[in-house]
Amino acid sequence: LEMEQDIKQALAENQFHLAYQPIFSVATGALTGFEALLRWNHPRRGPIDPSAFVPLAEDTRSIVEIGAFAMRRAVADIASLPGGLKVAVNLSPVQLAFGDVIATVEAALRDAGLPPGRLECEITESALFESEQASLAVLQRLREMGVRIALDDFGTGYSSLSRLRQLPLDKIKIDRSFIQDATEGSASAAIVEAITVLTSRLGIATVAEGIETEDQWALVARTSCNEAQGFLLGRPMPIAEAAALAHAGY
Ligand code: G
Ligand code: G
Ligand code: MN
Ligand code: NA
Repeated sequence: LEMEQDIKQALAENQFHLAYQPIFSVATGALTGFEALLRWNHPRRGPIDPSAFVPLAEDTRSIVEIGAFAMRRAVADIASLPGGLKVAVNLSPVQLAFGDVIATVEAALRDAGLPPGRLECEITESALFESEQASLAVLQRLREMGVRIALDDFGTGYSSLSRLRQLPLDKIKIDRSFIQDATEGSASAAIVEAITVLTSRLGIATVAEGIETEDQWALVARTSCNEAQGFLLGRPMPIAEAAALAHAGY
C-alpha cells in the first residue's frame, strides 16, 4: 500500500527514467538499436528494479500510466539519435488489456516524428491470457501502423510453437536461460540453433538475449540468429551514453 502511494508520487515527480541496452547485428556487429528498460530512483529507498515494482503496478493498473511515460520517453529519445536506430519498448499485458496503447503510440510517434518501423513493442506470452482477443486486436492494429512486434523471453513459460502461427510477430527474443546454458554441443545450443532455423523459415527475426561470454557470442554467431544483446556487448545505460554509442557507430 505504501509503495502504491509512492508510485503515484513517483509519476508526479518524475522519479522514473529509462536505461537503454544496446542490440547488435550478429552478421556485422553493427549497433541496430536499444531496448528501453524502466528504472525507479526512489528518494528514500534508492534505485528499485522493475521486477520489484512492475507486478504491483500491474495489480493497481498504474502500469498503464508508467508504460505510457516509458513509451513517450523512449520514442522521443531514439528520435534524437543518429543512424536510423530502433527502440524496443516492453508492453505489459495490463496495458494491452486496459491501456489506450494505440493512442499512446500514435501520439508518441507523431510528436517525435519517428517512423513507426523504428519502434518495436515487446510482449510476453502471458500478455495474451487475459482478454486475449482484445489484446490480439491491439497488436494487429499496431502492426498495421507499421510498428514491429517482438515476443520476449521466447521458450519459457507458456510459449508454444502454435503461438508463432497465431500471433502477429516480426521477431522473437530467445530467452537468456538458453543462451546461458548453450555450451558447445549442449541441448541448449541445439535448441537455439533450431529456433533460429524455424523462425527464419517463418519470416520471423531472432534476437539472442543475455550474451555474457565470448563463447556464447561465438556460438550464436554460428547460427542464423539476426541480433544479440547482453552484458558482454553492452549493459543498460543512461541516454547520454547511448547517444555517444550511437554517434560512434554512425
Ligand atoms: O531491466 P531489468 O532486468 O531489471 O528488467 C526486469 C524486467 O522488467 C524485465 O522482464 C523487463 O521486461 C521488465 N521491464 C523493464 N522495463 C519495462 C517497461 O517499461 N514496461 C514493462 N511492462 N516492463 C518492463
Ligand atoms: O524480460 P526482459 O528480456 O525484458 O528483461 C530484460 C532484462 O534482462 C534487463 O533488465 C536486463 O538488465 C537483463 N539483461 C540484459 N542482458 C543481460 C545479461 O547478459 N545477463 C543477465 N543476467 N541479464 C541481462
Ligand atoms: Mn524485454
Ligand atoms: Na527477455
